[in-house]
Amino acid sequence: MTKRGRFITLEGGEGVGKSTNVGFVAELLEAQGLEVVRTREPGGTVRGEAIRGLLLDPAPQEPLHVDAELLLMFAARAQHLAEKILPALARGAWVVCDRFTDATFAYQGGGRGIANERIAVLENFVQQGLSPDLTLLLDMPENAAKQRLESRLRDRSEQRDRFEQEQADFFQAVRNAYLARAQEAPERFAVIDAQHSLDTVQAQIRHTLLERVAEWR
Ligand code: Z5A
Repeated sequence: MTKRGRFITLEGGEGVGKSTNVGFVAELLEAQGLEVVRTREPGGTVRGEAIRGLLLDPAPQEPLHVDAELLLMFAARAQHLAEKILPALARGAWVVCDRFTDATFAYQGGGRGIANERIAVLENFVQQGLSPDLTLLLDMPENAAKQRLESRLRDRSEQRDRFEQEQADFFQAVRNAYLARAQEAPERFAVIDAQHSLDTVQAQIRHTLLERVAEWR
């Protein structure tokens, strides 16, 4: 019988280095001879990426209701699970995902103020017990992450998306919510200090990941 793959997520506020490190994690696992599926949320499928477009579109003339935002996150996730994540895990591949449901508890819960109990109802409905095996939470102070993001936006001449237009107190609430979740599930979370140079951050990630791979094999 094929051994189920493992599900690894990267989480954290804007600009902490998730996109930069998703590829690093995938390459480390591939170097161990594992099949890896790299993906992201919201998105990861054709329909999920279309929903991502709706969620990130700044369109200020038509505000998105917080409950609609929450439901769209889970609609994209339901498609992502059915089409990509669950089949990959079932055939033994390891899935590395840039954000997952911890982001919903952090942004729609901490940031927007939706009660965790309401989010948990949707989590149970959509995920039916599935949760990541390991979550790497890249953590750094909100103002330092913002500076990184600003310089990336400048370098690539990118526009701010709907979330990136939020203010400092929103991102502080997001960070607090992530840290609270990490405290509640220390066996699943590894909190990585993301303030350091990329080499130092990646040394922390490598150490955590290789330890888990050895444990799971
Ligand atoms: N969202 C939600 O609300 N609810 C949900 O359930 C989910 C998501 C799943 C889109 O996600 C938005 O969706 C997100 C939350 C919401 N909005 N926000 N904010 P996203 O993943 O696309 O969003 P993001 O956080 O804006 O991604 P990002 O801007 O790409 O950030 P990042 O991936 O963490 O950072 P990065 O691009 O890898 O790095 C930023 C810059 O810093 C870049 O120039 C790097 O080269 C540089 N960098 C990275 N690491 C270092 C170190 N160690 N030193 C120096 N410089 C570094």
